[in-house]
Formats: sequence, C-alpha cells, structure tokens
Amino acid sequence: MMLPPPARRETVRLTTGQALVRWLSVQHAERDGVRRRAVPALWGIFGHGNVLGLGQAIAQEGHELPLLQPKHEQAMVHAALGFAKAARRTQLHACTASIGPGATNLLTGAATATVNRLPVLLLPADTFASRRSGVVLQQLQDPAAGDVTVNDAFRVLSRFFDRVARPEQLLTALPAALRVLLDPAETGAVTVALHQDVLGEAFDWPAEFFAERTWTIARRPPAQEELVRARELLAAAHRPVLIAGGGVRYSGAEAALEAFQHATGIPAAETSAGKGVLAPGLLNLGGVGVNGTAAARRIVEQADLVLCVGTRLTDFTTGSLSLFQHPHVQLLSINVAPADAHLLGAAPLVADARLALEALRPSNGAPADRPDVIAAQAEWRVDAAGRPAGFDRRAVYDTVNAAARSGDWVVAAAGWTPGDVLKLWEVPPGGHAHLEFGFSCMGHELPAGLGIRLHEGPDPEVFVIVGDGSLLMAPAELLTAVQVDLKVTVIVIDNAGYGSIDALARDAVGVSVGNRFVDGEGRELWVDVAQLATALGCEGVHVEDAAALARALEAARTGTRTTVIHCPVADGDIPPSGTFWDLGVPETATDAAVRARGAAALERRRASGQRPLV
Ligand SMILES: Cc1ncc(C[n+]2csc(CCOP(=O)(O)OP(=O)(O)O)c2C)c(N)n1
Ligand SMILES: [Mg+2]
Repeated sequence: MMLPPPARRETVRLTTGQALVRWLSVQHAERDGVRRRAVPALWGIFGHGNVLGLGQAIAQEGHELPLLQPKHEQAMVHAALGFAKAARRTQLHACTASIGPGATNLLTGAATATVNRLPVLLLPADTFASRRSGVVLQQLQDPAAGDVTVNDAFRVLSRFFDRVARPEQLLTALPAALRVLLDPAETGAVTVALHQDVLGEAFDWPAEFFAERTWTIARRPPAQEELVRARELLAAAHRPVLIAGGGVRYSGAEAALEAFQHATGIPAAETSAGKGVLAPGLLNLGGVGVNGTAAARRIVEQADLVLCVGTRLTDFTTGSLSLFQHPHVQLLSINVAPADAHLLGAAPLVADARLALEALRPSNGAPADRPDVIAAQAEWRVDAAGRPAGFDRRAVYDTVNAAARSGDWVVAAAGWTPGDVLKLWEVPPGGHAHLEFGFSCMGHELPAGLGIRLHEGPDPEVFVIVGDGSLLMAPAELLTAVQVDLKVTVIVIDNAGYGSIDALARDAVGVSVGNRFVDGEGRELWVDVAQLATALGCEGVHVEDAAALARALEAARTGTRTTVIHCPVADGDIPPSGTFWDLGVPETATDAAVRARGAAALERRRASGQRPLV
C-alpha cells in the first residue's frame, strides 16, 4: 500500500525581527470572556544592535504594533508598568533597547516589574551570535566565559529569560515568554535577548506560527482542602481583619471583597499596591502599616486572624513584623502565587482573589458588631483632622484630592508622597491609585502616568504627584508626553531635596548628609520647574498657595496639554500611624548625641514587639 505524500508545510520567509513583530501583533489575551490584544504597543530606543534587525521589521510588519519613543530606556519600562497596572495585568507592553548601555538602562525597570509582579516584555539587543566581527562595540568581555554578555544581568531580575541565538529559537522562546507574562502567579519582567546578527537572519517559518492566538487568563479556583481550613479559621476568629493588596486589583475582586465584608463585618485595610480597592465606609480602615492609618494599626495589632488577600507582606505592611501583636495571631493568605500564599506561616488559600472571596462569603448569618472598629476609626479621625498651617505637602494633597473625580488616577512612587497618599488620599468612588511602593523607584511616577493614560484614553485626569528629587531623575519624559500626546497633570512637591530621607536620618540618628539640594555654601538651590516644563513643551505653572493650586488643577483638567504645577512647600506634619519600621541603626559613633539617638532607636526596636512569624 502506498502512503499518501506528506502534506506540504506552508512556510513564510521572514527575518527573526520581522517574525517577532508579526507574532506579537497576533497575540490576544482573554479573561472573563473579554478578549484584547496581549501586547498592543512596543516602546523602543534604537542603536546599532536593533535598528536594522528590528527597526526595519517594525517598518515592514509593525502596522498593528505602534512604536512609542521614550527618552530613557528605564522610563519606557515604567510606562509599560503603568499600562499593565491599569490593564489589571491582562495586557502588557514590549520594550526594545540596543546592545550595551541601552540594554542595561532597562535593568532597573526589570526589577521594578518583577518586584511589583507586573508584566513587561523586554527585548534587549545582544552581541553577534556568530562572533564574526570579534569583540563588537559595547560588548562586555568576560575573559572567563565566552558566552556572557551584559544581558545575563537580566537573569536574576526576570521571571523568564531566553537569548535567541538562532532564528528558529523564537518558535519556543516567544510562547514561553508570553505564558509567563500572562500567568498571574508567575508574571514580572520577561527578557528575550536578541543577538544583533540573528535579528536580520531569514528563516522559513511555519505559517501557523502567525495565526491569531488567544491566551486564556484563567481564574484559579481554591482547593477544597484549603477552603475547609480557611472556613474553620474564619469561624474561630473573634477579631479578624483583612489586608487587601494589589492582587485584589489585578483580579478585579473589589466587588467580591465588598460583598465579603458586608456579609462578615470584617474590617479591611489596604497596602500601597492595593490602594483604592476598598469601598468607603466604617469597615474601610484605610492604609495599613508604616504609612497607614492609626485606625488600621489598632485593629491589626489586636487581630487574632489576619486574612491577607493578594499581598506580599513587606516590612512597610507588617511594621517590620511588629504589627501582629495578638499572642495567638494566625495568618490566612489568599494569593495566586503559592510562595506568597505561604508567607509568614500563613494558612494558604492558593487561588484567584475574586473566586476565593466568593467561596469564603457566608450565605447566612449576621455580621458581628465591631465596637473596636468604631472606636479606632473615631480616634483616627481626630488624629487626622489637623489642617495644614501653611502651604505644606498636606495642603497640596488636600487640594489635589478635592479636585479628583470618579475615574481619575493618582500616581506616586518615591519620597514622602506614596506614604502620604496611602494614608491621606481618599480615592473617589470609581477612582484609582497607582502607588509603586514595591520598588519605590524614583523616576517611576511620570512615565507610569503616561502608561496609565495610554490605557485609560483621554477622559480621566491622571494626577502624577512627584517630589523634586524624583522629577529631576526623569524629567525628559515630559517631552515624550508632548510627543505622543499623552496628557498628565504633574504636581511637583518641592522641598529642595530628598526630604523624606533627610527626615529619616535626622529622626533616627540626628545626622543627615547628602540629602539637601544646597551649594558649597549651604544655600538652597532653586530649580525653576515651571520653566523646565515649558522648555520641554508642557504647560508650566508655579503656585504658592492652595487657592492657586486649585485654579491650576482646574485649568489643567480643561486644557489639552500636560501641565506641570510647581509647588514649593513649607515643612509640615502628617499624622503618624505609630507603626514601627526597622532600620540599620549605628550601634556606636564618636558623637555622644548620635550614640544616644542610636541607643534610643535600638530600644524602639526592642520594644516594638517585632518577632518572626514562621
Ligand atoms: C532610584 C532611587 N534612588 C534612590 C532612592 C532612595 N530614595 C527614596 S526617597 C528619596 C528621596 C526622594 O526625593 P524627592 O522625590 O524630592 O521626595 P521627598 O523625599 O523630598 O518627598 C531617595 C533618594 C529611591 N527610592 N529610588
Ligand atoms: Mg524633595
């Protein structure tokens, strides 16, 4: 018997770069029946490592993959992360950089992504795979390892890493990369390094590689055994509290959380990444931890059960493990990532936050009264009621907050602002917050705001609140805002230096070096921020009181351009949470006053109640 001839496989001849762009353009992601492009845009700065192999590919194949040009490689990753946060991790951006410094400029962005569990696809160019030219421009030479390049530095920062040394490796590298990016438990920075010669090499690709593909972002249901244990713990708890993290936002579990709280009467506090997920009302304790409210501290300190939802439980949340004071406290942790669900000896509930909260919600029974919550909330309202004496940073937050409406975003990342916003900002119903306090990376705020704008379209305001130090680290993206027509409203809180670090040092040991913006004679440096903004094509405004700020915010909302509002502020006080934070304290010093302060700081550590939870 004759066998039929093998079916002829249809192939398409493209370079590696062209195949990459065509493949990215046909990937989709679907969650809850809603299907979107998985990677709808590509950011890039070109150099000799990627301009031919990828630049030409974008020109030929990129009609469905818009190219966005930042002014610094790190900033494009921050922009991508703002976009991914707004998209609740159902979509992401890709970022390409040239070999060498272009690639290494991505590293801080990679770390910010992985720490925050936010997806971004990094495509740094790499050396010649063939080595036909010997050592190439911008190559790191490692005398002990012939195959090491600067891109190996991405390995520790990436949730998936691959280096494409032959065109056909894309066939497995790209699906593996996107699988990790769209997996809620694994996501973070994903790096696919692309040798500059291989990018231009042609290959006969199977045509089906470029067929439209839809990746399902499945909601992982809780396992029965873990649910049974979780229900037992909840039933036995007398003073439970819930800590809501970024996982609530990524899962879109806000309504499920509100229903759960309504049914159980359990109060909740939110982490920086979770800011904005709680419904208003008595059961909303506000921010938790070092930058949280005193109400949250009082309730969490006394809790016998802490139900953690989508949180990594960092030291700012746990008060360096001092916050959980109940002698028999038990943690119960809902998280899609098994490692996070098991943190601090928690009983794990490895699941999607929405599904887990729905499964845990009791169908009958009345919520328990919580007089402790009523008392803590009332006390905090008194603590927090103080109004600013002059134009201090509190006055700035109050004024911007009053201007925020449904749908609007507030963005903060480093310095005083993310903590202050966690504590004081009232997210209006339907509003959003992006506090990047996982890596707390200076320079994140402005580009992240641009990424959020890309996702949200023209309607809501995106308030980017940034310190003078943080703005100076990445002001160039103001030009990107103009160029790509992405309007944000940047509020610059100018205290002539790294104010939060200055205060930290003074409070802890009474000595602060290198934290003020002063010249050799100790005179404060004056930066004309409004003029800086104007020079880069934005609207620059200088204000010196709350009324002028309110007017500038109104004009910014109705205007069409990015506005930068320069707010030189006086020192002022923000009510403390009273939560401990552990620092590296000098145990000895030549100065007696420093020794005394150091001793006091060590005593605070001893008295904090800090203890390991295992
Ligand atoms: C990239 C980066 N470098 C250093 C730090 C450490 N750091 C945290 S806050 C801060 C000062 C920020 O200054 P500014 O933006 O003016 O805010 P302020 O502290 O004055 O509120 C520094 C240097 C950081 N978070 N990120
Ligand atoms: Mg400052």
